Amino acid sequence: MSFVDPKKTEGRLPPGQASIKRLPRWGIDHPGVTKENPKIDLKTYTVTVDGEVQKPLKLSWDDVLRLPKTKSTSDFHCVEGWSVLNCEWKGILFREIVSLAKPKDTAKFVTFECADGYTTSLSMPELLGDDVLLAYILDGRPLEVGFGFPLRLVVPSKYGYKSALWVTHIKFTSEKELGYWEKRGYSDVADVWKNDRFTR
Ligand SMILES: Nc1nc2c(c(=O)[nH]1)N[C@H]1C(S)=C(S)[C@@H](COP(=O)(O)O)O[C@H]1N2
Ligand SMILES: [Mo]
Repeated sequence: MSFVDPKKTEGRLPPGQASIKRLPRWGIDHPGVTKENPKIDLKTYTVTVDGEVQKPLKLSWDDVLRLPKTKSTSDFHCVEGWSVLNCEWKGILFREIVSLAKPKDTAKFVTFECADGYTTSLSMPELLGDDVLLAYILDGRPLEVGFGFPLRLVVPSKYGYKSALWVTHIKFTSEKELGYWEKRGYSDVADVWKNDRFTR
């Protein structure tokens, strides 16, 4: 869903979730990550798109800003049980990256690597929705470092650990590469509506 009516909240909370007002800023209870760390200098920042693609890309921050911008309002659900309704994200539709990089037929999955060493991965179909963005604006303001500045993934239908913050590398792969939490017992499917939290 690319648009949600902010006033209608009924039926918007997946099983086991409770609504909170604002996204928690990452860094307080996450070792190695603070508001200032990872320090990313926009002058040298790049996001690399490679792997099973016909046209590998290396996008500078200026390149990112030049790509078409999409707005999508969606709800964000963390596996720990909190949800934030009506997050207004702006950024690059993931489909835009697909059309630029032209994945080969062998590309079935995408691994995201981040400046803090975090990783997560999704299948190609999971990334093609109208609400899947590489976002750099939240609720009308440039993303704060604690929310994933300069560029973060948003995948609303999945628990938050699929939404990689501080993305630096987007790698198309033929085989699934399990991400940081997915290797540690969290579900690789992570479907919020199926309450799919842990590896069975
Ligand atoms: N690079 C990176 N991305 C990450 C994480 C992380 O530790 N490092 N944590 C994930 C988890 S568990 C959640 S809930 C969301 C939280 O980010 P937000 O509150 O800004 O949406 O980021 C996800 N992406
Ligand atoms: Mo999370």
